[in-house]
Amino acid sequence: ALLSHSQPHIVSIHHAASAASAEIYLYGATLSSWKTKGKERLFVSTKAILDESKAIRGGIPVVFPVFGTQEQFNLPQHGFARISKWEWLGIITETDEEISVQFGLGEAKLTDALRLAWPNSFRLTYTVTLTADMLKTVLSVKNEGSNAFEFNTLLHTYLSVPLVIVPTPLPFRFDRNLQDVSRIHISGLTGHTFVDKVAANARHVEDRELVTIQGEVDRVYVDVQTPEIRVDDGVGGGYVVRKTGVRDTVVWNIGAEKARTMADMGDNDWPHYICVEVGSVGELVLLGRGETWTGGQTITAL
Ligand code: TA6
Repeated sequence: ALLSHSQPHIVSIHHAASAASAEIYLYGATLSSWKTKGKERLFVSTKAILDESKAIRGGIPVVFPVFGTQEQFNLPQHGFARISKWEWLGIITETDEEISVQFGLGEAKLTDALRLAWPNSFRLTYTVTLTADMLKTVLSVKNEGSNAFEFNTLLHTYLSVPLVIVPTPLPFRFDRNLQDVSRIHISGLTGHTFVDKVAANARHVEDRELVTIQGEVDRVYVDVQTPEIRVDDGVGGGYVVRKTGVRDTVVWNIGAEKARTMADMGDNDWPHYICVEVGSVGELVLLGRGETWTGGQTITAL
């Protein structure tokens, strides 16, 4: 693992035994690449802005301390963690099995305006671990101040969906043969209540065994108890997402229409990703003075 001289703002890590690799921007501690078994597993928009003037559109931005916006805090959408420059804390473990690195963020790194908007003393530690077929990202939040504070947090993971032509019998029709986000299946959400952000935050219970993505989808599944969410890409691959310490799972794809209105999302990017985001966003987490909260995810590439 190293901070490259040519790109000192990016940490590149390699798992020597398998050739798996990952890249993490110090800006936002945003994972921008995870490659295993010869494939890129994270999506980054073709129009992503990478000059530290805006949160990176893709990879795994870290949402903290608010999800969306919250009236009582004058913070940017999804908080400041994804737009702050984190510290590189170094390699934690490097064995044949895994490589693990850490990043840190405290209030001293925030601008005055952000510190004023969220006046708490905190320490975030973000641990990224890579094995042959798995990526683990874990956030810990320590309250270093003298008062309790509340927060939401989310690992806003943009999983890459391969775009492949699936061979089917003639007559050939391009639309029938194209494999993209509209053909994936997500399992593990059945029976869970979700807040539908594209339908005025209506609450429903998911009755499908296999959730599919047809058009814009933006749902917060609350208190998801199933041990794993499985994303089947329809062509023999996909992901298994397991979470620890967090309650909720967000499923998001912008869809064709809205993609055209988002400046840093290419018009034709939306079929290439699905966001499966684990976090605690349905309710605020209360953290007392001196306490530490930990939550995160393990993503296995199939
Ligand atoms: O996590 C889903 C979501 O909150 C959506 O509502 C959608 O707006 C998305 O995140 C992107 O937010 P951003 O601030 O990155 O444009």
